[in-house]
Amino acid sequence: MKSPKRYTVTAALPYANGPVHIGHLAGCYIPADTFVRFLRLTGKDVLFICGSDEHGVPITLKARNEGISPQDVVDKYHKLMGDAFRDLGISFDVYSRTSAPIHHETAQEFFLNLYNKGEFTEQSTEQYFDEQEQTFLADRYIVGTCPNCGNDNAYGDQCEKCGKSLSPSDLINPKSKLSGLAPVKKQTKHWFLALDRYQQEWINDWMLTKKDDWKSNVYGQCKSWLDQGLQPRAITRDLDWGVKVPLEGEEGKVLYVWFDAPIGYISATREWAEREGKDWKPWWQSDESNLIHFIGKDNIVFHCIIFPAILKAHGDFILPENVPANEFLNLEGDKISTSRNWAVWLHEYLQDFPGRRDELRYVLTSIAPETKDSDFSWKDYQARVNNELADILGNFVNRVMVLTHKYFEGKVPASTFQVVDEVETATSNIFSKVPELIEGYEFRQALFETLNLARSGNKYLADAQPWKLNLETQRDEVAGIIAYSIDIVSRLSVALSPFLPDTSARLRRMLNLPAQFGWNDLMVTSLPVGHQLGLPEILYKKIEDAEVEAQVAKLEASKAAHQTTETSHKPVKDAISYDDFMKMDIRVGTILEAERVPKADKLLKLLVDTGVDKRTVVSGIAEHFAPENIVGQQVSVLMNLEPRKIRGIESQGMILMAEDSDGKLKFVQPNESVNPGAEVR
Ligand code: B3M
Ligand code: ZN
Repeated sequence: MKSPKRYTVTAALPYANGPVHIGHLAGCYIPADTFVRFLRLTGKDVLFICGSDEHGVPITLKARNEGISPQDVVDKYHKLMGDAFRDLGISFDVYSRTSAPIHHETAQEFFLNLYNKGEFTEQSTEQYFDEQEQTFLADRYIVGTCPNCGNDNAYGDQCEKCGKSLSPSDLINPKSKLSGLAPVKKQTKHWFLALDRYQQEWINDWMLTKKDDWKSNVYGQCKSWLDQGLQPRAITRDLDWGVKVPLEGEEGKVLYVWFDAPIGYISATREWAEREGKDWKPWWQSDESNLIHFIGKDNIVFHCIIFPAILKAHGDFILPENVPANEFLNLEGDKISTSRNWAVWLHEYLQDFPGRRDELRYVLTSIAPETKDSDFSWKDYQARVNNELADILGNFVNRVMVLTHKYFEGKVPASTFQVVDEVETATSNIFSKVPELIEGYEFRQALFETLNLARSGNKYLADAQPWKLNLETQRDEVAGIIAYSIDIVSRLSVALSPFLPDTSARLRRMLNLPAQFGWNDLMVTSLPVGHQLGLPEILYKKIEDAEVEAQVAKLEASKAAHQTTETSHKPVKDAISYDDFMKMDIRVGTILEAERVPKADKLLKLLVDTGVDKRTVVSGIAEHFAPENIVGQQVSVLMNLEPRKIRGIESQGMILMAEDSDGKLKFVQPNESVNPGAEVR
């Protein structure tokens, strides 16, 4: 890597249609923040850029479903995400948004620049059109049967069940998500970027220069796109939400979200520069700047091929030096999903675990999906925090602090100078290996090397057992052990700071050392004799069983609730036969008993008299009904649903609920009382 004058570091602009979850953090934001903190520590000039991606069809869909405007949607999530990033301590220099006027201006300038140079081709194509709603349909607005796996709810751009990317005309029986009717095809004009031409002219050659530098998962994906041959790509859409196409007489056309969103990095830089009274251009237009994009793997083609093509077509901009994309993080063995509410949300974590930001950073870095998908589980989180952070690092630091105060009034004692091989090796490993690991985006290994210093320090102190020595007769030995241990803590305060900024700050405070320091302080940390330390603080509280159980219960409840509360306004499902319908055995039952399921906010355990038996059903309705109010109610029970274990309780069947548009649940029940066991047909 060339040694640049400055680093322009971007983190993917998250879509403003849902909160940030741990998958985003592990895949993109925590590695980016660690990288940036390290660069700053080594005295580099860095600009760390992010913001909300506020355009695109999913946002308009969400607005429509909720009966609010797209602007309302993005306002809500822009604030939620920005606050959550700030509260986690992600050190963006700027967190902007693509609905900002400066962004619309920047994106339109880009479009016009390319347009005036003749970089676009205009093409008329056939697109699906909803005649009832009088509007062209974006791919996401069309649902139908997946030709690959038969899923009836595949979208026009992708089947979320089998993951295959689709185009709307691939769908069998396409229907408009707006009206539910079959769409018709109609001509419309769009502007296309000549990716096929660029591929021959320069992308192939440029990509080859990245072969050794880029992560193999990233390079591999790019290579396979190039091997398939790039096609001209439409960079406009028929939509009324987005950056308007800045041409006379082209109302109703906006820039494709993937055209405008990456330009958002540049708009954000301009916003920052205006605020700080600085020049934005060197960050984007100087050969002495390194541009680095942190993203998740689903964004690779956009950052490695399409955005570089846009930048190059403009001509004045540098291209990315590297795009260290990560793979995906799963949660408790399942794919994280916003729509299924299967996620650990950052803002909820910060609420549930106040003061424990580094614990999350530590675990998510330790398990980061750097080379393959990985899995977060609450048990593993607890084990890593308790056995690694608390038992090794926390324990070591606490002993050092307490002993110094107990034996030497909290001052660095005079002693004969000590060195221990294992500790020195761990330190010089950090100094020599960690920069390379971090600049190679291997944060897991870098953190592991860093923690080795705590391991060796903890072991050294445990072996030396100064508390067993006689302070009168072996004073110099005790003092030597303590003074050396204090040095180790001081080295840790430097080495840990890119990964665990709170821990580092606490260590500096406990050692009474300046909050400002640099990477080289790692090697020159012998504290002067007589230096007064601060007071001991507990670095990490243990994570209790009950805390992780409550989190698991929350997840399970959301899984259970999801099965009863799918969002409304979905298109009518495909026709089934009478026989299909008759397979379901639905009967009226009476609720005999109802109680809350401990530590599961959403679940009630019901005992239901179904006429043929009395059975237990676990139902995700606790937020809608108090147990005492529903005993005696008649309900419809799906009798022959396969039994399932929910929170360790076997649930036999399902209570049928009607979901109101506001999400409230009501029982589906006969309008007059019937005998238990009456069949519903
Ligand atoms: N908003 C996709 C995502 O959040 C997209 C990234 C844009 S980066 C310019 O995964
Ligand atoms: Zn499919």
